[in-house]
Amino acid sequence: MLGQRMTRPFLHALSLLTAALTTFAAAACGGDEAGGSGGGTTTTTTSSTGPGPGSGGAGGQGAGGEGQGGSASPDCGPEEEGGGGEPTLTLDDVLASLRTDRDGTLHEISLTRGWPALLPDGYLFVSTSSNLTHVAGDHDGWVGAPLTADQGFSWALVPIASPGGGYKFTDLTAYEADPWARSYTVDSFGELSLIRPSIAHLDRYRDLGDADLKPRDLRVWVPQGSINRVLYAHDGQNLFFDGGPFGSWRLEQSVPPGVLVVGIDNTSDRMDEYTHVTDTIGGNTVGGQGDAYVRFLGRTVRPLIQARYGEPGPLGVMGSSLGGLISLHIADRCPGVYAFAASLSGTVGWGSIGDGNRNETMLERYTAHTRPVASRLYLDVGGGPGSGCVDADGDGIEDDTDSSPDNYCENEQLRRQLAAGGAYTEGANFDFAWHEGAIHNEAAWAARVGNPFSIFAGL
Ligand SMILES: [Ca+2]
Ligand SMILES: [Ca+2]
Repeated sequence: MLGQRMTRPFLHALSLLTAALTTFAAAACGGDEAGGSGGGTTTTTTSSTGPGPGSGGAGGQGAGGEGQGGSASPDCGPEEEGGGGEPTLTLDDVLASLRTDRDGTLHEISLTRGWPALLPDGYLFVSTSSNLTHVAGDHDGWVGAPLTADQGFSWALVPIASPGGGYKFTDLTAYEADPWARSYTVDSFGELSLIRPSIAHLDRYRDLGDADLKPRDLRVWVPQGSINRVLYAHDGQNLFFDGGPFGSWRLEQSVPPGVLVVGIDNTSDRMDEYTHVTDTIGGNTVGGQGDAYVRFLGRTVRPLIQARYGEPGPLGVMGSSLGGLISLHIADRCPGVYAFAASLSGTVGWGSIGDGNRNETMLERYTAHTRPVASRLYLDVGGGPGSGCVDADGDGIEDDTDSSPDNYCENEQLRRQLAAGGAYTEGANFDFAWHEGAIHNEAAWAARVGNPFSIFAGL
């Protein structure tokens, strides 16, 4: 255990980053912005000054014809799938590029065709660990092929007739997974790099950012067989296998067949990125970059996912704590784009927490909806009312206290207000679950994530 978490659940997972944040200002990964608002103009410009979807207003619900079933902002993602082939590369091309800009080349291929890179004469493996001398795997019975030392890296081009298996770099004594491998899984020996697997696995995209947001990794759960739904999920480093410092949702154990889960890692800016307005926390004003995160998801992440996998079937967005808050914000900003929005233990009172701080909370924004922004909304929370949910400071938001953990009071207030409004009908387009006494952590979310998954899978 890492001990008591700061002071309140919303501070959860204030990121010990697993990803090394390079200063690589990932240039929007070449996403094809096909469509958008009509016109066929292709642009990859990511602007922080462009028109935001209802920015600053009372919440994205569609002034001017935007709204459910309408055309969402280009910040929400391309309407048509891009894609297209990738240029033919030769071994000489890639080696020359590696010698000029090793890390840039590793990164570029990580975001496009993936490592090992399939070239006309085989798979190109590249290692930056000077002590590792061979690449070995299922394809050669783990015998190993020697790596050729080059300028700050070593490489081997290996013809592989039947890809799909595992590989590692090795000095023929110790074996290490390839940190740049596109595909991997985790077994009893740790991470295992995979070559174009057909089994369910994770795909990795390293250091993806944009003009506004820091780079971070994507971890994409790719199901075996065909994909029928795509779920975008936050705090990616906590979602799969052993997860991050706070534990794991163990989604590899619960994700239904056919669901592609795009895990987007958080960064050290998590509290800014996952919040739609500022709040005052520990005397500091933080938050409010949620629209930039919406834009990153729509303009950078979704084009990459569309080009690589397509986006067949309904789209969903899901997270917990502040990740639940940003999921609700995304669905609100992009009405009609996400069929499913799930907030587990969401921080729906953000904006009203600090003394004297008062911004629009997500509780209030959703209460004001006159029509649903997603065809199915899922909210849950653990904890309980403790000594009672009271609006002690008279700001209209029932305050969670140490005796009412896990954001219970604000989520129960949201449930009550949604049930009284016109946009959401519990059991029809809105589900709420109270897991009494459940605490605010990954183990609790892992234990109940099967519920939102089954709702999503039924859409
Ligand atoms: Ca307050
Ligand atoms: Ca209050």
